[in-house]
Parts: sequence; structure tokens; C-alpha cells
Amino acid sequence: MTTERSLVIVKPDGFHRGLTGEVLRRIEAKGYVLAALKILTPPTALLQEHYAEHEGKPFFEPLVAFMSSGPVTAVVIEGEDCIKGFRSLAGATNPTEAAPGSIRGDLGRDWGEKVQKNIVHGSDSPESAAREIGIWFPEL
Ligand code: RTP
Ligand code: MG
Repeated sequence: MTTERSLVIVKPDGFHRGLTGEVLRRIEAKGYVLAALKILTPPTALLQEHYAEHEGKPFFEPLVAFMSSGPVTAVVIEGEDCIKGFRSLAGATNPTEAAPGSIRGDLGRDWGEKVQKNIVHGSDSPESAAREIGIWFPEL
């Protein structure tokens, strides 16, 4: 077991629907610690860097546009194996397929839009977490 940090984002759909508190509640109830938190409307350049791995995919442009459409809450969480653990709390990328009990399974759905609006982002590996925390929290 390793104490890890992960970058979680409550995306514009989650923020707009007033689900920020519910997401933070689930993170804390699981036993992870909130190490840093900020609310911002992310600039396009920050999102292009954050989503660099998806550049060239059909959903890249709509994704960056959606993510910069309003405020998000960026959070650094901390705990044993919290990278995998939060991905499990979040559920499958497609909210229609996400298991009930997960954030996306309980609170998300398909809205018939180009981008999957799925409430949260969570880093997918220790390397991604370090990279993403550096982008969103350069002061840490
Ligand atoms: P995330 O990065 O946000 O934690 O989500 P993820 O790993 O489960 O999904 P990923 O494959 O990294 O995709 C990043 C985000 O892009 C949007 N997406 N839309 N229209 C589509 O088919 C599609 N595919 C991906 C989602 O918002 C996804 O979370
Ligand atoms: Mg991802």
C-alpha cells in the first residue's frame, strides 16, 4: 500500500447541478483527505495540456469547450491507493453503464450530447496524478 495523491475535478455539469458537496462528501466518507481545493473556470490552454492524451480524438474539441464552459472544483485528494480508489468511486466513464453506488452511476445519465457529461474526473495512474497536480496546482 502507498499513500497517494490524485487530482479530482468536479466538472462543469457537476458544479452547475450543485453536486460538488455530494462528491466531496463521498470522498471524505471513503476516508480520503482533501489536501487542496480551488474553484475556477479553466482556461483553454490548461485543458489542452490536461487532456493532451486525447488530442486528435473526435471528442477532444467538444471536451475542452465543455470543460471551459463554467466553474469547476479542482481537488487534490490523499490516501492509501486513492488513485484507483477514486476511479472506483467515480464509476465507468459512460454514466449509463456506470454501476449504481458510484458517483456516475447514481448521479449521471446520458444527456444526448457530443461529450459524455460525467460529473467528475479522476487521475488514472500515479504518473497522470503527478502531471495533473502540477498543471492544476503549480503552487504545491
Ligand atoms: P476522466 O479522464 O474525466 O476521469 O474520465 P475517464 O478517464 O473515465 O475518460 P477518458 O477516456 O479519459 O475521457 C475523458 C473525458 O472525455 C469525455 N469523453 N467523451 N463522447 C465520447 O465518447 C467521450 N469519450 C470521452 C468524458 O467526459 C470523459 O470523462
Ligand atoms: Mg481519463
